[in-house]
Amino acid sequence: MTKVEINFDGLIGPSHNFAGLSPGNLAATQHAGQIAHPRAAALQGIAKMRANLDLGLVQGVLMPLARPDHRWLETLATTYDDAPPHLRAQALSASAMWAANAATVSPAADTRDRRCHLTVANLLTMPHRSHEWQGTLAQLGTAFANPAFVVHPPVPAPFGDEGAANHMRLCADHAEPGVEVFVYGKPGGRFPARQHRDASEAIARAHGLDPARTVFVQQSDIAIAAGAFHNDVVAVANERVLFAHEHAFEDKDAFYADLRRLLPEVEIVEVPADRVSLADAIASYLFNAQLVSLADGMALVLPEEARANAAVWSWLQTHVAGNGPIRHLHVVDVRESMSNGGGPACLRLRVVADPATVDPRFLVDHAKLDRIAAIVAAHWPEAIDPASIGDATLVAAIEAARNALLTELDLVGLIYT
Ligand code: SUG
Repeated sequence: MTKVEINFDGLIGPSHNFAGLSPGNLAATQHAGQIAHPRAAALQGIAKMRANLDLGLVQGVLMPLARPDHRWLETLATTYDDAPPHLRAQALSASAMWAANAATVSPAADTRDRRCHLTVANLLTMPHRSHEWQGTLAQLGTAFANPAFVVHPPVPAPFGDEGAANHMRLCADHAEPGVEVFVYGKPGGRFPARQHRDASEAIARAHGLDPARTVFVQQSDIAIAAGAFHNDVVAVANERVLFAHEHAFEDKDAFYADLRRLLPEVEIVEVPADRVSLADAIASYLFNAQLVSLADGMALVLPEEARANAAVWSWLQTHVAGNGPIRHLHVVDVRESMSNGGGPACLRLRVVADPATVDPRFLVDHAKLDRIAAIVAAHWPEAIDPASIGDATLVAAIEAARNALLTELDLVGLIYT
């Protein structure tokens, strides 16, 4: 089979809760302390995967990590029972669901050795995400054990890396060589800039990318200050199309000129701030859509929040009615993830590969999603109040739920990671 784009969605874990752990992520901050619904959240994520299968896309899944992370607490010389509340919350977070932050992926067509390279993100800016990489490395090492892939450990501290959320790839076709774009932030603003340019450059070197076809672009300070804590909150690319907000990049003219020079067929669809403000773009997650190639043109898989925003929906209606490259709009409900600042695109990691080279336990069809949904329905907690995360019964239920899932999918080897 030829190489295709596979979307690996992070299954929303049984410990999903609203702890307000990410300063600069406005949705997560606004929902801090509210009651979360892990079971409904995971079922929403599964419904999104089903909708993408129905569009004819190849779909994969990544497992939730072991939470609470007892090993991490051990390195902090404490235990879940004894840890202060903020460490407990950080140890329990289900944040690995946002698979766009799992790794940066360079498809084989772009790399020197013609293997697909993945570098696991260190996520070191936010304490609750800084201990994801060990579990993610183990999991990606299993899913992509075939010699068609190379899985790299994270870039070392202090260079923050948040993975594919700050990486875009433009190309004529997924299987063709592309232009890889790394978007970094400059620190010093109101909110943390999570992606360090040195980390992006290290990844480009490790992946063996052609420097002439690799671009490093600064995310605009005003986008970060407005709550765009990752580039994928204000821009998304697919094949020859870049879809971005007018204020996504610090020096967009230079960036657009580079793209046009390196990929003459590029189509840049820029949404002007006088049609959709940065605030509306960030609140609605317009750009956190999955931009996908279908047989009859490109489609955006958008969150409900984009349809609910009058300015955003009106811009989208006008675009699809015209001659632009985006032909279809598909709306999905991922409200629980959205309330923590994670839209449809955050929930998935894109890998261009021959599906036959991926460990089949990480690929899904409707029948496998039925099995996963049954485990979720039977074991995922219905609700989590952040005030009760110290409750031993809740913790036992969370751990048993994940174990049941890994047992069902023949992935018990991942139980402690
Ligand atoms: O890193 N939220 C995540 C959302 C990540 C979205 N991913 C992309 N844009 N690709 C974050 O800020 C909130 C967890 C909490 O507060 O409980 C959180 O980690």
